Amino acid sequence: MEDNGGLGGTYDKLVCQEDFDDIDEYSLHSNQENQQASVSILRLGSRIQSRSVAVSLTVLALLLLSTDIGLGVYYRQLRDGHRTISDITSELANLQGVYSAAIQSRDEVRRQLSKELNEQKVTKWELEHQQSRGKEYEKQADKLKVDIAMLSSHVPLITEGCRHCLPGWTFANSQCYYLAFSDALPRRSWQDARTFCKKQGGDLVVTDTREKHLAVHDLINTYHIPIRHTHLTGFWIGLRDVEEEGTWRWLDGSLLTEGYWNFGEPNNQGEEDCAATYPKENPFRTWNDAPCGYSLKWICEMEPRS
Ligand code: 2F8
Ligand code: CA
Repeated sequence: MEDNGGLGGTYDKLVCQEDFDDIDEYSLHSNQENQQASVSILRLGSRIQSRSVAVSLTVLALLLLSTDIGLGVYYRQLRDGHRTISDITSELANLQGVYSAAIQSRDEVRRQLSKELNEQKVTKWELEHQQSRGKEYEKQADKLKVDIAMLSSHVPLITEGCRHCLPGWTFANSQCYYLAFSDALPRRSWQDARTFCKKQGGDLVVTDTREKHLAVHDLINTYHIPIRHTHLTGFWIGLRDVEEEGTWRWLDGSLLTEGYWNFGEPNNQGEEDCAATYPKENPFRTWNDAPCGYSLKWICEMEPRS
C-alpha cells in the first residue's frame, strides 16, 4: 500500500477497513485496480474537501471583514455621537455663561433704573420747591418795585418839594397828594374820605385838567401794579352828581368838561353819585360812578406850603 502521507494516510486506513469487508468477492488483481481507483477518488475527495475548507475560510474571512467593517461603522457612529454630546455639553455650558451674564446685566439695569427713578423723584421735588420759591421771589420783587417807586416818588419831594408837602404826602405836578394806600387806613365812604383830607388841610383830589389827571394816574400806577377793574381797588376823587343825576361837578361846583370814564360808565347802577378812579393801564378809561356810601380808598390834594 502506497503511503499517501498526512491526510492521505488516514484515508488509506479507512479504505483498507472497507476492503477487508469485500475480500471474498474480488480477486487480487481487481483488488489492486480498485485500490488505485479508490486512491484517485480519495485524492479527488481530498481536493474537494480542501476547496471546501478554502471556501469556508474565505466565507469566514469575508464574515470577519464585514464584521470588522460593521464594527468600524458602529465605532464611528459612537464616536460621532460622543462628539455631538460633547458639543451639546459645551454649547450648554456656553449658553449658561451667556444666561448668567444676561441676568447680571438685567440686575444692573434694574439697579440703575431704580437709582434714576429716585433721582427723578428728587428732581421733581426740587423743581416744586424752586417753583414755590420762585413765586415767593416774584411777590417780593413786586413789593420791592412798589417800595422803589414810592421812594422814587419822594425824590422830587426831597429835592424841591420837601418844604411844601407834609410827611407822607407826595409832590407831583406842583401839588401835594396823599394816596391812602396803607392797610392801616381802611377804606371808607366818599364823605368820610373827604373829612380825612380836610383834617390834613386839603380836600379830595380834583383832577380837572389833563395834566393833573395823568399825574394822579401815574402816582396810582406807581404804587399799584395796573390791574383789571375791581370794585374795591378804586380811590374816591372830588367829583359827584348828587344835585342832578348825570350832571357831574367838582368840589368847587365847576362842571366836568372832560371825563375819563371806563367803558359803560357812568351808569348810575342803583344809585351811584360819587366818582372814583381805578388803577388801570389806559389812563383815559379809569373812572366809575359808585354809591357814595361804598367803602373805597381815596386821594387827597393840598397846595404846597411855603
Ligand atoms: O360792571 C361795572 C359795575 O361794576 C360794579 O357793579 C357790579 C360797580 N359797583 C361798585 O363799584 C359798587 C358799578 O359801579 C360798575 O358800574
Ligand atoms: Ca358805575
